[in-house]
Amino acid sequence: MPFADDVRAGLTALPKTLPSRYFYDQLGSAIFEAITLLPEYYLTRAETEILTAHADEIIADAQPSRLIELGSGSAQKTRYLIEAGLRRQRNLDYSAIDISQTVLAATAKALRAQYAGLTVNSYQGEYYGGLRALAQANSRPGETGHRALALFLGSNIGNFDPPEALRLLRAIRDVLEPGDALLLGADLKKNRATLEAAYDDAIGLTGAFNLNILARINRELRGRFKVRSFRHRAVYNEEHGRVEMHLVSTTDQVVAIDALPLHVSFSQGESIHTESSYKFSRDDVERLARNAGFELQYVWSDAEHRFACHLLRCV
Ligand code: AVI
Repeated sequence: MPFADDVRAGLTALPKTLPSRYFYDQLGSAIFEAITLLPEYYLTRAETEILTAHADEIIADAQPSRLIELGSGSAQKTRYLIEAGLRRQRNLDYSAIDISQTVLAATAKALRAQYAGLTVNSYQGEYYGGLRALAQANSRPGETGHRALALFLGSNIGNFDPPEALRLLRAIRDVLEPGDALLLGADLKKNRATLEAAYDDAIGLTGAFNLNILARINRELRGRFKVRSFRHRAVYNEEHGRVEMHLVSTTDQVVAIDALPLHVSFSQGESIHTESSYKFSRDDVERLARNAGFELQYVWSDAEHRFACHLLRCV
């Protein structure tokens, strides 16, 4: 079972880690949705501002007859691009890749009902599995004369360490053809205070989001974490250009996880590194894009230059 194996590997490593993808059980996903509404968490609002203002321009540059979205979720922000696409041409294809079949089905239903000219195809899986399923279903996703625009929004790329981010962009590039493009949403490097506040909000939602991973281990692996004996910490690691989230043990303690079985010792102040959220400069994106087989063509940012959407053209 991957969750059990990853928890064992992470909690027996030094320093201790847990993969951030396990934040997103039903409760964690609901908390994340709430985080996007926080005053401190500017990312979602800034990206929405960009898409509201520039969707027609993005579509005019990419000229897609097909949108392919990784981690589509409820496709809330995607609607700006869908509507711009349908203003430009009567018909548009939308291929959604998401981990959750329930979310995919609900989103497909809502989109079909709302947009007459839109064909929706859903691919359930994690990013790599979803891309494989998409490639199998379409030997040539962007057929000749029918360009594809892949979408990877929300700075989700930031939750991958650099080698993994490169591997993922290459996998996206592999399902595209020269002339196709990728729209990459990325949070920008900025002052420490703004970044740390975005990941350590005043009402404690991000703390709850982080601590929920321990509660999930308790629920699913018969863990015995005393969740209240850990505290949330978010810090900008400027050297690595990332906000790190940690869970810090407030006391010396040993925690049993019965389903593994495993006993994990913590000393007071010891932390579990649960998430990295990388922040980007234009150069960072340009380098990453080039190494993955793309060329950075256009950048749109919000009025306060906190976030940017990058149009990467396949070379
Ligand atoms: C999903 N991802 C881009 C979020 C981020 O900003 O790294 C996850 C998150 N972690 C804490 N707050 C939000």
